[in-house]
Amino acid sequence: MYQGKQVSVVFPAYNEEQYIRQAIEDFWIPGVVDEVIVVNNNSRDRTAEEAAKTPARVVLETKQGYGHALQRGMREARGDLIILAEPDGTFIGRDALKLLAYAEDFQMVCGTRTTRELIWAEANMGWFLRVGNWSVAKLLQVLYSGPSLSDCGCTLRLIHRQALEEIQDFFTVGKSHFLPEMVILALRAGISVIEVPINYRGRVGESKITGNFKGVLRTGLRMIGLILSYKFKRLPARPNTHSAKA
Ligand SMILES: Nc1nc2c(ncn2[C@@H]2O[C@H](COP(=O)(O)OP(=O)(O)O)[C@@H](O)[C@H]2O)c(=O)[nH]1
Ligand SMILES: [Mg+2]
Repeated sequence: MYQGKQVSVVFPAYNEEQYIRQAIEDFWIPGVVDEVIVVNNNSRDRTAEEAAKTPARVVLETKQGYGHALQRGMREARGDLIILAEPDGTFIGRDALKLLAYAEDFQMVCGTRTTRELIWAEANMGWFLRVGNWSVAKLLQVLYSGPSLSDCGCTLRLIHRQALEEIQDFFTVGKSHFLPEMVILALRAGISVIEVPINYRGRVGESKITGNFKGVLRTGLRMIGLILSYKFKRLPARPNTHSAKA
């Protein structure tokens, strides 16, 4: 619980057997985090078995993709405050407390991994990735009149349940470029967003998105395409669940 609010942590996991248990332990901050959800996205290794040795709730998402895994985790989460993270050693559990502190004033709190002082020596955040993440984030910021944004791809973030419920029916991206869609939908819905600097460390195990130049380029271009295309997209009407009767 954090100030009377239940806190959920969601881990999308595709072949993360090496660090999943440590990640669960690290993020399960006593007295603060109420549940940890591991979304096993068709892992071919022992991710699910390792996670099952802990009190975390493990769900299987068969639709392959980072975005699908995160969306499933958010739908499974029961908390009032939902924190997204990765179980690969890149994020530090105690940084969740930074997100929670800002969640008192903002409905969505995104981490940024581009603060030089917080990038660890072994982290996969060389100058190209750093400038690339920053530039795409700035494009989003300018086109959608956002707050100051400096990272378009940081999984570590928090959203209030109420804000999530306003946008989750509009998610369309199941692949690696999901995160900017979440921010665009939030900004378009008038949800308050802030970015805070977090630590970024080296990864345990193999990176599946930004581990090579091709992956970086593919995800970057998809993100840019998404950010530009949303400018011309009308938000579809809200599903008709609470429509007022005449
Ligand atoms: N790439 C990828 N990652 C997935 C998938 N499903 C879940 N994930 C998780 O999404 C996170 C991001 O992937 P990762 O390999 O760390 O990419 P990186 O952060 O760019 O190095 C990790 O926690 C993965 O385990 C999937 O289908 N593809
Ligand atoms: Mg990662």
